Amino acid sequence: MSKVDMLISNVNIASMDDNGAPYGQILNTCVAVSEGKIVSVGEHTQARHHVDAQSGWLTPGLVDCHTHLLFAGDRAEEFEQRLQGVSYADIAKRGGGIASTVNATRHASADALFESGKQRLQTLLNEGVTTVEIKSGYGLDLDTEQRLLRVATELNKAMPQCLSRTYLGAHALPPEFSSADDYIDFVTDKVLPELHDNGLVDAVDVFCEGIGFSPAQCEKVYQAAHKLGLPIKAHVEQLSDLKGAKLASHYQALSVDHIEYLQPEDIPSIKQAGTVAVLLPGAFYFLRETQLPPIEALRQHSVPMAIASDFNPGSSPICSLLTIMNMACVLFRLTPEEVLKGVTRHAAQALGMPNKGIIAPGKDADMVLWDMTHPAQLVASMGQIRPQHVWIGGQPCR
Ligand code: DI6
Ligand code: FE
Repeated sequence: MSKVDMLISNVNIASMDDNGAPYGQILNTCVAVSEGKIVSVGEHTQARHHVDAQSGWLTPGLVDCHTHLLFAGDRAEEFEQRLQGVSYADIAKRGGGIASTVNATRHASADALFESGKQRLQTLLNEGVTTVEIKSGYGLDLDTEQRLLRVATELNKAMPQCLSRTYLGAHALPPEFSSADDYIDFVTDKVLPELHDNGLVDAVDVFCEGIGFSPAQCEKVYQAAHKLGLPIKAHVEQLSDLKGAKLASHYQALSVDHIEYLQPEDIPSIKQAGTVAVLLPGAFYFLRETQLPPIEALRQHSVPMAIASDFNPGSSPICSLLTIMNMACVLFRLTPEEVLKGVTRHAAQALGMPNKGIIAPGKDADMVLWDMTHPAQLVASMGQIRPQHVWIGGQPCR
């Protein structure tokens, strides 16, 4: 019989598969890996390389399915203003907020963006994050958006993680445009086709909001994405209810993100479209929001819920998915099991990556070994737990 590449034995698995047990758990078992894939669970086969997990817990690699990880500058001064009572929306209206990061990012070289991006990805990797979505959207002009997505492409080669690149042109109105409709035409007719031609786009996102773009403008972006065969994602119902989630699910969005102001009557359309609800407790925390997403209604309709960092310099400057996972429990009252599913299986679904987020034969061998006695330990504290081992495509990378 031929040998597999690696056998991890003496291990407890939070598989996140639907096997009827909490966390899809399988106790005191083993996992075999070959050619980057999981080949079996529970079969003691011959292997070239052995890992004794000493009764630790193996989870799927964590997936951060919503980040704005590539940017320059910082927004500490705005943080001070907000502490003095100025709102996030007012800062944006005064030309700060996203616009101030756009200004800093336009002046940053590809090398500088690559270096800061690399460090941030390493920080996430140190927590067991093996797949990361990266949005553009701090360039807005063709040159800078292209630079951001090229840097993301380079990082995908340079770092062990699997990266997914999302074009977020409809993030804010850039200073050189006075009409949002004209800017949307530029996004749909010029920038998106060119970025797509250059193979730089995996998905397309919009900021559907009073301080962002109207549903009608977002719909034009969805139509342009559809024409190119690109999946869509959407920032919707973060600060107000514009029915953006319903519209996005009409275009079979992979995910609708934020959704604090989503109304329960709009949930069936999300469910029907197979769209994932991505919850972002970091922005909720940082903006001191009080409107909670309709968690119980999402549960009742069995909408898959993912959790992500929304890592960005303004509303969620938190480069730590483990911290966000704790916030999802404390602030949104999700169960630890919902949260772990939210950063594995459901997060992978929000990126259209069905091969990730589950430990089962045939899936990618992206896995993390933790020295813990129960999976809830991942979310029950902050800053304490770190992986013992991380594998991506079967390769050790930590
Ligand atoms: N929603 C967000 O949470 C980020 N973008 C968006 O559309 C925040 C971006 C920022 O404040 O820089
Ligand atoms: Fe965001």
